[in-house]
Amino acid sequence: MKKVLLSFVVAIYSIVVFAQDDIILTGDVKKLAVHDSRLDISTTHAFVRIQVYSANVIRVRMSGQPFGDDFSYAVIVQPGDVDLSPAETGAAGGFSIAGSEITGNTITMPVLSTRSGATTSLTIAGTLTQSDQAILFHTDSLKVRITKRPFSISFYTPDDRPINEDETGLATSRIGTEVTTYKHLQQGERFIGLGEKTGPLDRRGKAYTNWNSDVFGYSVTQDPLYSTIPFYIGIHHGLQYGIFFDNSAQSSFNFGASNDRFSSFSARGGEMNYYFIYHSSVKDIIRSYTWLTGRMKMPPLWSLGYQQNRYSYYPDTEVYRIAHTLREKHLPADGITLDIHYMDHYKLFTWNKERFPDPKGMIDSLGKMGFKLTLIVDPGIKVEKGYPAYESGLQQNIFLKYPDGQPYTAEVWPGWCHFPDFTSGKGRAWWRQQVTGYTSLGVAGIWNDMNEIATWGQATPGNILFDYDGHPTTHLRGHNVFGLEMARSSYEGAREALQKRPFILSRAGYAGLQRYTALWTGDNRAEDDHMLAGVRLLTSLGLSGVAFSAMDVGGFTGNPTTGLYTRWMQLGAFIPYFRNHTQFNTKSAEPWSFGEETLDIARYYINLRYRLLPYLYSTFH
Ligand code: NBV
Repeated sequence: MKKVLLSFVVAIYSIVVFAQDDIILTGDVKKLAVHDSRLDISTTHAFVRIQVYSANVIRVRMSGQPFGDDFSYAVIVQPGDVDLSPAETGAAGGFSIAGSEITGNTITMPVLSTRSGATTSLTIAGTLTQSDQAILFHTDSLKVRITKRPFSISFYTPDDRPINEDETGLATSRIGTEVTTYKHLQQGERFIGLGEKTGPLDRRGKAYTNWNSDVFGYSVTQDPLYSTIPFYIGIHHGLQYGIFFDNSAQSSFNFGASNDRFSSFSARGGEMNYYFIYHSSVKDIIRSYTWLTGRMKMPPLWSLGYQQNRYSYYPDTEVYRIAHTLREKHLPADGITLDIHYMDHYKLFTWNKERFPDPKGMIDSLGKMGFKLTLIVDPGIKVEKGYPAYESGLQQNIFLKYPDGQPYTAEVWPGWCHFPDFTSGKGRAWWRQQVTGYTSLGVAGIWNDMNEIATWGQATPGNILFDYDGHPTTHLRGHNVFGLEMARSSYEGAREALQKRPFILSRAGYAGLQRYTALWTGDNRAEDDHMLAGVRLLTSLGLSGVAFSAMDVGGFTGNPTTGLYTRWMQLGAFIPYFRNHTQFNTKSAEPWSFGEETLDIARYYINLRYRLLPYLYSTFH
C-alpha cells in the first residue's frame, strides 16, 4: 500500500516539477478572461497577461507562477495614461476592452478609448474575436493575434502585414529560472538600440548581455559596458517596432547571432515582461518608449556649455589656475569638475582640508568667474569608527546586507566599504540628506561614478539582498538598477536642496535613467577608434531614450596624439554633454596643452558650441 502511494506521489510530482535542464514550453491556451483592457490567459505551463497600454503599446507578461506584485523601476505610466508630450503624433490615449469572462467560442466586444486630458478627444474602436485556433483583437494602430495550440503572440498592421511574430514552435520558454522569447527573424530585418552597446548601430547577427560592468579601458567590441537599456527597435519591409524587455536581472539579446531563425531576448530570472510598440516612424517608437519610461527634465543651461575635467584637479590653487587660464585664453567654459582627490582619503562626504581648506569660498569665487562646480561621488562608504557617514548609515540601517544580516563589505578607493541600498526608500532618503552637505556649499552638479557596483575583484556576491522597494530580492535583480537608483537619489537630493535644476551624471543605469541623469561612456581610450566608437555609443543611447550623453573627449586612458585630440575637441562641440577628461598620470589635456594651432581650433569649436547653445537648449526642450 505504502509503495503504491509512493509511486502515486512520484507520478504527480513528475507532472508539475521539471528538472533544471528541461525546456518548458508555454503550451496550449486553456482559459481566457478579459478585464477592461487586459487579457488573462492560462496555458499548459504559464500564466499570460496581455495589457493594452495605448493604441500603439501592448504589454506581454508571462510567468510560470501566478503573477506577483507588478513593480518596475523603469515604467512610470499606467494603462490608459495619456501622453501629453507636445509633439505626440498618431493615436494614443485611454483604452478599455469592455467585457468579462469569455464563455462561448466566439465573442465580439467593443474596444473603447477616450483621450481624456488631451486637447482633442479620440475614440479607438476595435473588436476581440475568438475561434478554435486563435484570439484576435485590434486597436486603431495594430492587430494582435494569439494562437491557441500552442500559445504564441504576433502583431500585424491594420492591413495585415506582419510587424513582429513569435517564432512558431519556439515562442516563449523557460530553462530553469531563465526565460526567453523567440521572435521570427523577418527577411532583411535590422535591429538598432539597446543603449550603450559597442559595434555597428545595425545589430543584426550580434548578441549582447546586460550586466552593468566596470570596464576600465574597454575595447571597442567589448560587451557589456556600464549600463543596461533592454530596449531595441526592429526594422523590416518599411515597418518598425520597438520591444522593451523590462526585467532587471541579467539579460541577453540575440539578433540572429549563430542562427538564421530568430531574434530573442531572455533573462536569468523573473518574468517574461515586455512592451511591444508600433508606429510608422522610429521617432514615434522612441516617443512611446519614453512615454513609458519617462523623459529627462530640462538640464540647466550651464551644463550644456563646455566642462573642464581631469582625474584630478587639486589642490584649490590648481582649480583656480585652470579657471583663470580658461578665461585668459578666451575659452568659453561653464563647468569645472572635481574627481576623487577632493575627499579626505576618498571618504565620501568629506573634504581634504589641506587641499581644499575653504570649499565654500572656492565655489563662490569660481561662481563669480562664471563656473559651476560638479563633484564626483562613489557609492562605497568607508567602514571606519567615528566617520559620520559610516556611523549614520549603520544607525539608520541603510547598507546592503547578506541574508544573515551582516552588512556587505567590499574594497574600493577608501578601503573596505559598505554600500547603501539605493533600492530602499530609507537608503535613498539617507543619501538625499548626505548630498545636502555638498549643495549647501553651492555644488551644482553630482557625478555618480563606480555605481555598477565597482569594487576591487569585480565580483559582487549573488547572495547580497536588495530591498527592491518592498519586493526583496537578490543581487541578480538588484545589480542593474543599483546605479539608476543612486543617480535618482542624487538627483532628488540635489533638486530639493538647491530648489533649482541640478546637473547629474552617472556611469551606470537602467532603462528610465534619463529621468534623473545624463550618462557618459566611462573609461574609453585615447585612440582613434574610440572616438568613432563613442559616436556610435552616443547615437545608440539616443535611439534608446537617453538624449543627454557624453564620452570623455580626448580619451580617458593613455595620451592622444595632437591630431586625435584636435579632432575630438571639434567633435565635442556636438556632443550633448561636452566635457574634456583624462586619467590620473596622463599628460595635461586642457585645450592649451597641445600647442597654439590646436588651441585656436579648440577655441573656434567651443565658440561654435556656444553660438549653438540657444538652439541646443531649445532642442532639449
Ligand atoms: O574617480 C576616478 C575615475 C574617474 O576619473 C573616471 O571618469 C571613472 O570612469 N574613476 C572611473 C575611478 C577609476 C579609474 C581608474
